[in-house]
Amino acid sequence: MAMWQKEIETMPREELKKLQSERLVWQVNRMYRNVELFRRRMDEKGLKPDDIKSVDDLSKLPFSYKQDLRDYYPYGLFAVPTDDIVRVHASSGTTGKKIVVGYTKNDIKNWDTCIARMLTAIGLTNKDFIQVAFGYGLFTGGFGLHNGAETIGATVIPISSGNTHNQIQTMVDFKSTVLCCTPSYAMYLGEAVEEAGMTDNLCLKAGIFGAEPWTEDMRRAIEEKLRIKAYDIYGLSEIMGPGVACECSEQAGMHVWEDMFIPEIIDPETEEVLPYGEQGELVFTTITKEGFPLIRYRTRDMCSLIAEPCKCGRTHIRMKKPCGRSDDMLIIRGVNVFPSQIEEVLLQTGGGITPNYQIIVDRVNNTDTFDINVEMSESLFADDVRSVENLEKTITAKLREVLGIGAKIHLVNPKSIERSEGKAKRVIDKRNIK
Ligand code: DLL
Repeated sequence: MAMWQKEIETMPREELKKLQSERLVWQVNRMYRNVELFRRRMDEKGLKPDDIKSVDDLSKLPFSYKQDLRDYYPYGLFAVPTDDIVRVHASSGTTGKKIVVGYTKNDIKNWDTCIARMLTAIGLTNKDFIQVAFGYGLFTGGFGLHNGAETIGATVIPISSGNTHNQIQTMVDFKSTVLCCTPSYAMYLGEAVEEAGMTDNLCLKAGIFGAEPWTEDMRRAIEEKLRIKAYDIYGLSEIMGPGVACECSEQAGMHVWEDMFIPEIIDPETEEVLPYGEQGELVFTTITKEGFPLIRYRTRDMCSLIAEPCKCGRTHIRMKKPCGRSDDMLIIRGVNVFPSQIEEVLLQTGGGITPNYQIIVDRVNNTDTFDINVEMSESLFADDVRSVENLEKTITAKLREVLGIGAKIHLVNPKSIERSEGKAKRVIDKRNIK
């Protein structure tokens, strides 16, 4: 099986732990010297860099939070002078205020390595034509995939996101073998290809999708529509961008590149570290990042880690698909609801509904209202009213079973829910605006 850096990717765990320990000690020392906020948090805990001797001491260290990036906007958390920063990226997040991250030359090189490892792990080579339909610009998606693809010598088609017609024509004309974008946009492209009757003209064999939560059912739906294998890639701007973790050809969880990032799962309430296998909030420590390192960063992503060895031979731990973010979780009438649970029910229902949906929550007379608009396929739309009503009833019953509360399902006309070329907007929570 091809590997980009076999020695590191298959490093025995004991050795990996030693490497992590050395790098963690290095990182803590330089951050203590160079990042005022980190030094203050260490001092508040009565900790000195010398107290950290190995990864076993990780849990002594203070956490960091998204709010820190906002408070120290734009460059206040960088650990090198800006002279050494060769690139910045930014993300607007849900609350609107941007966060800024910076990279040194080495950071960019390491990022390229992470992506190169993934592309090789799923069998791509310099023979592939990789259409990067993630947005280029301050978002990390476009440039992240782009540089990694060049690193393995593949031909990059840097089309960026949007302009669906042009995406399809380019895919056909340039004989793209790989498509990279968000899963919701891949689904949309799949529909558009089908409508244009171009499915047979595609040379695609694989897709690399991420930047938002997606279910296994969504994976199958995309695979069917585009006749490809769909691979998951995870990352976040604060830690690097895409490629912090990614699937190998086994597709049994995403390998976290542990020579660069140390993952932990914690209970988001008690902040206690949880054993492997348990679900909780993912926390990352960057141990090679120079420009903008973070210690114990609370990602808000909910998932679990798989410690068992992977069949592919890589020793780096795997993370399961994140099921959502703790801050995306809706509390409706006191019940916790993740949008991904709804997506799963919709895709399993089939029968002429599409995975295009929008959740609308409001509060009327002190009671939460919970409505879900779900798009019908053209064929269902053309069907009689009774079958539409029956389907609405079926979905309502299934959702009640899964979530424990009732939602009003509205099957809406094909193409009536706005499509996104990047991350899909699944939730409209009107309760916050009031
Ligand atoms: O979305 C980086 C990225 C680009 C990842 C392209 C993959 C592909 P941000 O905009 O900072 O960065 O958003 C990061 O997106 O904390 C997760 O909540 C979510 N996310 C990213 N990848 C996945 C995934 C990019 N594969 C936030 N599955 C993260 C589920 C994901 N959620």
